[in-house]
Amino acid sequence: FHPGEIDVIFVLGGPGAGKGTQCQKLVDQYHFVHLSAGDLLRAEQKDPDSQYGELIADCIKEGIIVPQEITIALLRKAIVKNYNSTGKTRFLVDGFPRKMDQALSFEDQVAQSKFVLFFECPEDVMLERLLQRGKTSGRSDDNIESIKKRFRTFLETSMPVINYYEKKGKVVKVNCDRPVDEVFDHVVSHLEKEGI
Ligand code: UP5
Ligand code: MG
Repeated sequence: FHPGEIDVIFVLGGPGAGKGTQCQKLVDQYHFVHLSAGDLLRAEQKDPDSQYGELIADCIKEGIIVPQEITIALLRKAIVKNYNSTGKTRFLVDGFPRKMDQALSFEDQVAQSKFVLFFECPEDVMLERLLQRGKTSGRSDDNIESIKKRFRTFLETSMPVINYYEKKGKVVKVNCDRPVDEVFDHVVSHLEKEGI
């Protein structure tokens, strides 16, 4: 693909804000491709042929960011694969970029984002959701120790990315502390305003 042929929307927000949930609904009702960086990393971690399995597992459990080269390569591969097999051009990139270096490299090497959907949610609400999900998710990071580390990384490392896009006037904020369908109505009305 050529950079101008695809639309990329970054979907950001704290751990448990509801990024995956809202992206899934957008896929069901609009022609988006949903690429969760976290899901791609978890799949890579499980691949016995991958040389990064252990590194990814450690980073996820500790709530720190996997080196950008790994994540960007996975995202690029997924974009190319989806574009070639379906011809779809609109991509929701969920949970990425969560560090400044990733944002700059991705926009330089893969594509510019059209805008950033930022899901705002109070920490106590996210904590409650993640602990609840942790009862059945099997995710190695859905426990109180990992969740606290994820919150810390979000504030220290990922918020600067959101602030960077905010200064460029590219951030669309949605309050996520509401029922799923209500959040979705707001997402859709914002997307329509952006001409999507
Ligand atoms: N839920 C959702 N919306 C709700 C609502 N409105 N009301 C009530 N409940 C709601 O939702 C979380 C839970 O809340 C679910 O049970 C849902 O039903 C409920 P979900 O939609 O899964 O939230 P999401 O924001 O996607 O939460 P997630 O846990 O996936 O966020 P993280 O950002 O922490 O996880 P991610 O998978 O993106 O990353 C995991 C790790 O991978 C990172 O910590 C990092 O170590 C690594 N990573 C990188 O290194 N680099 C990357 O670029 C990306 C990830
Ligand atoms: Mg998610």
